[in-house]
Formats: sequence, C-alpha cells, structure tokens
Amino acid sequence: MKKLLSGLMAAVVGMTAVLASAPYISADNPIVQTNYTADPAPMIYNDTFYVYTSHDLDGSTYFTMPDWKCYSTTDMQNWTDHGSVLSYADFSWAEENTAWAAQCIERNGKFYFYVTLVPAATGGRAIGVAVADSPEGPFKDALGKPLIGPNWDYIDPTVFIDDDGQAYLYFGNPTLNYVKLNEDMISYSGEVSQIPLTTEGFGARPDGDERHPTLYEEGPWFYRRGDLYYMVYAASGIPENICYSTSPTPTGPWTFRGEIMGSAGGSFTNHSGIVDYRGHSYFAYHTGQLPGGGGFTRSVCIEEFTYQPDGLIPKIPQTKEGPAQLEAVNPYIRNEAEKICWESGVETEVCSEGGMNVANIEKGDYIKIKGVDFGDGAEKFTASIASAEQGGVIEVHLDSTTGPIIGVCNVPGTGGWQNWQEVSCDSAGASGVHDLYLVFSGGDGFLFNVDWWQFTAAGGGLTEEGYYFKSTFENGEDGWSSRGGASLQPADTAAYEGDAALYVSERTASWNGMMKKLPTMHFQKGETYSFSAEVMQNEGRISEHIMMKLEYKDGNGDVQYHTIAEADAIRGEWVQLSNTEYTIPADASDMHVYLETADGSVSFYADQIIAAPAGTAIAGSGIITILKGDVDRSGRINAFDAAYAKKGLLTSLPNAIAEAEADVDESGTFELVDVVALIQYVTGKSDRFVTIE
Ligand code: FUB
Repeated sequence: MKKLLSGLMAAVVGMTAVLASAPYISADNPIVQTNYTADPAPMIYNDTFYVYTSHDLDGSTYFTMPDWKCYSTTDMQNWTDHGSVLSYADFSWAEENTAWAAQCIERNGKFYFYVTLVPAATGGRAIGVAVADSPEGPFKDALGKPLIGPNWDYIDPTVFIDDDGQAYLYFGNPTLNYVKLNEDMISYSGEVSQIPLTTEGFGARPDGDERHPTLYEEGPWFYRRGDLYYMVYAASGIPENICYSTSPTPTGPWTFRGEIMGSAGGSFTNHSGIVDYRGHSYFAYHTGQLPGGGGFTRSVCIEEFTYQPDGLIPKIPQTKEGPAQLEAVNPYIRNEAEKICWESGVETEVCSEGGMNVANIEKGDYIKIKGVDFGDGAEKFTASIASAEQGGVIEVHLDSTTGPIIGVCNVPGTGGWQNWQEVSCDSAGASGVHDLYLVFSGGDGFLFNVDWWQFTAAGGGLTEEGYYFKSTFENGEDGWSSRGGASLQPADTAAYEGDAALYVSERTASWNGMMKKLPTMHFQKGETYSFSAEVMQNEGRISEHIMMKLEYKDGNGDVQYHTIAEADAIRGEWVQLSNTEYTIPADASDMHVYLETADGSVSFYADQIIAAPAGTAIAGSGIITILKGDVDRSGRINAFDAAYAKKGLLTSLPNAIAEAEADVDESGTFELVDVVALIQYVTGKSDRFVTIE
C-alpha cells in the first residue's frame, strides 16, 4: 500500500480536500455514524450478522488506524456497537496506528482474526492473527509475531474454509498471494504462492505497468458459492472500483467477470465483503459519505443484491437507504442504547455494566431506531442513565425528531458518568410499527449517558385474563386472515364461547385455512408459550385431523412449519388443540400461527383461540379419546359393541363419537365392513379389525 500511495499521494491529498465536503446524508447508510469505519469484513455467526471494520481516526490525513471494531445486527438496519475488539497495541511487535484491513472467521468455536499491521522492527507490512472465544472478543495475538511477512505487498487478508476443511488465506497489493492454513488456523503449510495476474483472470488496466499488469489492486474477498469460487477486489487504481473474478478451484484459473460497484462514494479506496444472511445476499463496502468523511475518514455501507441465475454478481448501486429491514424491533424487551440505525452527535464507550453505552450526549443530539413494533400500545418508557452533571431530558418521538411525542423523561444527575439509574415516564400514542427517535435536550455540555431503554406495553400487553391474545370472533376476524384463499366468516351458526365462531370454508387444499401474525412484542424465538384453540367440523368425515402450526422463517430465510398442537375432530364435536409448553424454534422470525387439516379440504369452525404465557392451563373442550370398537363406550370391546354397531347400521348410532368408535377401519365412514370386522374380532376369529370387502 505504501508504494501505491507514494505514487499517488498528491492526487489523493487533493481528492480528500474535495471529498471532505461530501454532503451530509441523513439516511441509513453508512451503517455507523459514531466513528469512521472502513474495510468491512462481514461474518455470520449464531444467526447474527457481524461486521468487523477497521477504524479511521477523526481528522486523519493518512491511514491512521488504531483498532478494529465490531457491529452486529439481526434486522440489517439497526446495528449494535460492540466497540473496539482488537488494537495494534494488542500486538507487541506492531507499529502504532497501522491497524489496516482484517477479516474474522469461526472454526470449531474459536474466532480467528487476520489483520494487517506494520512490524515496528522491520517496516514493511505483515499479516498477524489473533484468537478469541467469542465473536465480540477479547481477541489475543496468537503468535507474538507476524504470521506472514514482513513484505510491503502483504496487506488485506481474506480467509475462507473450503468444504474439505482446507482453509485459504489470500492477501496482497498489488500482487495477489495465498497460503494454505493448517487446521490450527495460526500456521500454514508450504510457501506463499502468487496468483498469476493475467488479463483473462483480472482484466486489462489501460495504463497498466509491470507492478499493475491488470485491474487487480488490493482488498481481496475470497469465498465459494456452489461450485464457483469468487475473488472480489478493489481494482483499477485510484479511485478504486470493485471488480471480481471466478474460478472452478480455490486457486485458479481465474476468469475476470467485470465491475460490481463503481468508484463514486467520496473515498478513493474501496474494500468489500460479501455474505448471505437469512436468505438474502449482502455486499459491504466503504465510502466517504459521513460529515467530515473522505479518503482517510471512511464509513462502511451495506447493500442487498441478488445473484444472477448463472451465479454472476450484478452491478450494485450505492444507496442511502441500505437493505430492507428484516424484522421489527421489539420495544418491550431491554434494547441496548448502542443499537442504532442513525444518530447525530452521540458517541459510544465501554459501559461499566458490560457492553457499550451511548455517551457524549449534548442538547439536540438524537438516536434513531428503525422499525419498532409497538403492537397495541405502550404505557411506560424506561431508560438506564448516568450523569456526572445536571442530567437533562429524553424526548421520545415517533417517525422523526419532530414527530409525535410519546413520552418525556427527565434525567437527573447520578453523581457519575457510570453511576447507572433507571428513569421512567408515561408513554402514550404509540401503536403499530414506527421509527423511534430518542431526542436529547438540556443545558450546555455533556448531559448524560444511556445504557439501555425499554417500553412497557399498555396493560402489560396482556388481556384481563392474562393472555397475549384471545380470539372469540364475536365482532369480526380478530386479526386472523385467510391462508391459501380459504373464506373466513365470523358466523353464529356455531360457537364454543359466546355467540359466534370463525367459519373457514372454500378450502381447496389441506393447507388452506386461517392464520395470524405473532407480534414480536410478545413472541420471541426460543421462548415458550401456551396455545389453545377450539375447532369443530360438521361437514366432513366422522373424524378429521386438525392441526395448529407455526409458519416461520429459519436462520437461512427459508420458510419452515412446526406443529404446535393437533387432534382428531369428531364430526359435530368441539375439540381443543392445546399445548401449554410450546417452544418457538431458536432461529425463528416472521412468525404466523395457523390452522389446517392433515388432508382433505373440509370446512371447519374455530373459536376461543388463545396465546398465553408458558404453562397457562386453558379450560376447553379437551380431547375426545376414541377407543376403536368400543361403540357403547363401556371401556371394553365385546359382543355388546358388535350388537350395538349392527343395530346402529340398520337405524343409526346416537352420535358421531359412537360412529367414530364403530368406524374400526378408520375409513372416515361407518359402514357394513366395520360391523363385520368388529364381529370377527369379538368372536375371536381375528385378533385385529380385519375388513373383508
Ligand atoms: O484501510 C487501509 C487500506 O485502505 C486497506 O488495507 C485497503 O484495502 C484500503 O481500503
């Protein structure tokens, strides 16, 4: 990089002066505003999207970079700041502020962080490796010396573990090099190999020279998708764009595939990373688009994209909005204040309570949290605050810094910037999904710090009976909607409770039925709940199997189905589908509860559908236990049952329960073959219900 810079410093310095006046963009890209971030390295772990970044110091006029930071999200819009996870100072051999691009990868529960540094004793550049037990660190230098180098070319490590377990570490500017890492991930076998930079492999540079024969410049990102290996890299010199090449093997031959992202964006470098998360593909890069931003004060941005059917990557535009939000924020659990979509004026710092807190708050500063689902409404706002000064006020707004105020919380002095205290205020006027703005006001100077915030749902979010919801369909569909085109009609032709039930008809397949979205304010992955529903069918077979199920998206974004409760519904009888200890799968999002039948398309009624805290017993019709052959319900199967069934065939059986018990071949209809099979059984001619057609 030094050689690259030496030839280009004049142009770069001129360019940063222009770039420093980049427009202030109050949008959701760049993803971090509390400090400058560069060289993003995304990593998916434990259903969470982490991004590791390098860190340009404020006001830098060169790559003055002290440490690496870590941010995470599960919704792609609100990012939790995990602070500085590793610094040049953690490497005894490294020169100050030379913490350039890095990448982290997990193997066997350990996290390996490959970094660029300058070895103080020798100069040049080198790749170091640090290890941690958690994605958020603390990371420790694994070797006490460089893993590879020194060599001026050795910057920008990218690491990938192939399906056969072989790990590759690529790196380099302007050469592209790799080593095969050993299984311990902190040593390698063989020599450093150099990839031949051919124009077929890496494109033709119009003004190419011996050192830069192709478009390849630096910042490689290496990964595999299906049978294709991808090398995505900063290209074309100054200003850099992002191009990529593909190969059928991990080490070539490479084929140049073109440009992914153009060079606009207020930074003369770019550096990218690509990952898939919850069924979406994401491209991380950096620009100079924050206030004061430029070529040495960069900021990480993220875009969503879709691979072409042949696996090629489309051109990706830089946007202010970034990716769509994947799930709403639940305001009724503790939310870290450092989980931010956008902020103005604040910073973050290490919190004495663990994690980070928001600090340096002055009047007029604000934090935006995108897409918060208030459900039916909130009644209280609580925050954990600390102030060594006079405190101030948190104004809680919806949708913008001047949008409706849903709470005003006075914050007192607490005697110290880390002396934490909870403050609460009434909240009213929020329901449904809104962006949330915490707007800070008070006197001059720093006001207070915030560690976390949380709302309390109106009425605790529970019905008077202590349920999350109860649907009785007395006045409508109670938030249930059609699944697969079934007709839903609140009807008074049947009811388990009150005067009406929901009549589900015009089903054309067993999966058609009724569904309801589970609000995030109450229903969380991995948590346990009690569910109950009353169902009744009076148009189908003697018995129809009816199920209450959960439809959700798993960690890969794929739709999955999970049974909550099921039962046989005897014609004309209400039956309770109930599970007082149902645990939502640990990777679930976008959850809907629904009712369907195991097969067929019979119409049915549903009533008194309840979701409640785990363990809540819900009184209902229970489940009718059918003992096949026990037609007179005596508890035994004998000649009386055969006689009763025979008579029932000639006249009729008293009810559907008796019919279900007489339907010994489980065909769904009580008929002559059932009576014959029953007689064979009770006379000892067969030890099973054998039907003779
Ligand atoms: O951040 C310092 C250097 O700038 C990186 O190592 C390069 O990839 C470029 O982004």
